[in-house]
Amino acid sequence: MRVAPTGNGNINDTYLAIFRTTFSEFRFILQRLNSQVFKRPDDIMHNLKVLTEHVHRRLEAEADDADRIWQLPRIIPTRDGADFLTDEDGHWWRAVTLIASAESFERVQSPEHAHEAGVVLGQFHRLISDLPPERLRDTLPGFHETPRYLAALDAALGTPGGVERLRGSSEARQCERFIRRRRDWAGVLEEARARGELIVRPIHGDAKFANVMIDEDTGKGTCLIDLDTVKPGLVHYDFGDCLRSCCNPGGEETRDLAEVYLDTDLCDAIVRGYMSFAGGFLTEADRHYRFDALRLLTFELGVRFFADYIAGDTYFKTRYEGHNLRRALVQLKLCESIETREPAIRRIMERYA
Ligand code: GN1
Ligand code: MG
Repeated sequence: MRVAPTGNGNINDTYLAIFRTTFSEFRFILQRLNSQVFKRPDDIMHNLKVLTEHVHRRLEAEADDADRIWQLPRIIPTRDGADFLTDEDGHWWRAVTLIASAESFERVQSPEHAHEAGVVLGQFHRLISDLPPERLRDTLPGFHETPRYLAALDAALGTPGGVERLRGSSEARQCERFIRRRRDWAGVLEEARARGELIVRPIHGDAKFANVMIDEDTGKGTCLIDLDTVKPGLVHYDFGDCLRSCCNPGGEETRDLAEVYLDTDLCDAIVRGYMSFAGGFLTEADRHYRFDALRLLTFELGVRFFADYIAGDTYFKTRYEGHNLRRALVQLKLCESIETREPAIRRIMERYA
């Protein structure tokens, strides 16, 4: 068997495995889950199975009317029939099927790409819109609840290491100031949820463009991969995540902040694609919070990267000194660009109401 790293995950380790026999080859995805982040692999695998069964059933029922083959990764059990296995070091490993004739990209290359990202997410949400969220376990309590990340940042800023890192960099102080000025607004989605305006539904949890598979032949989206964060939540988390990652021509990892801004043409293409599938089940209140979702999820990821920098890089994998600070600057610059373009973005949302 040949095993080589694939993808650019910030949390888990992902490999492409090729299992060879005399006459054929079988390729699949092998992953080591980060047990610091994911405490209960059995819950993740439970959610994955509930999701796959539900979506598969609906896709079968609708197959005759579909304009493409919609796909989905599925668990490959171990020889003993288990969903995952634990190695000598206590790490969890699991295998899932490979979506072989499709590819994923770190950055959107065209409005067509952006449109397909919207379509794939809209279809994903539509297919699970009738799945009761209680059937899914909460694998990451507090995930995407922005006020919690602000509390984690405060805690990190209160440690001697945090104080030092803040003092040591003017860019870090700039991030801290930017975040502080938006604190009062950062509870916008959680408050709407508490008031009962927004309801909890099953979500993907990590709807960034790198998780959208695009068919190599047709250029159409075929599925969302990386299903570890599927759990109950607000669809706004996914919608905001999808937009913030697809509408930024520079991508998450650029070191050139001049490349970072909210491209409204890409935004238009995504919202159009998303609403063509999700328009049917979104409520009036859901539509109302679409702009906040984009702004907030961008802000939140900036806070998460910044808090991790201040805490000494314990959550996201980093490849160089200051990597998380650089990532934070990208998201906060994007957030500022979203604020500047608010009227234009709101007009787009209205266009596809
Ligand atoms: C993490 O590991 P990856 O790349 O699938 C993170 C997401 C972030 C993303 C930013 C469980 O996802 O929330 O949006 O990095 N996943 C978790 O690239 O925290
Ligand atoms: Mg992920």
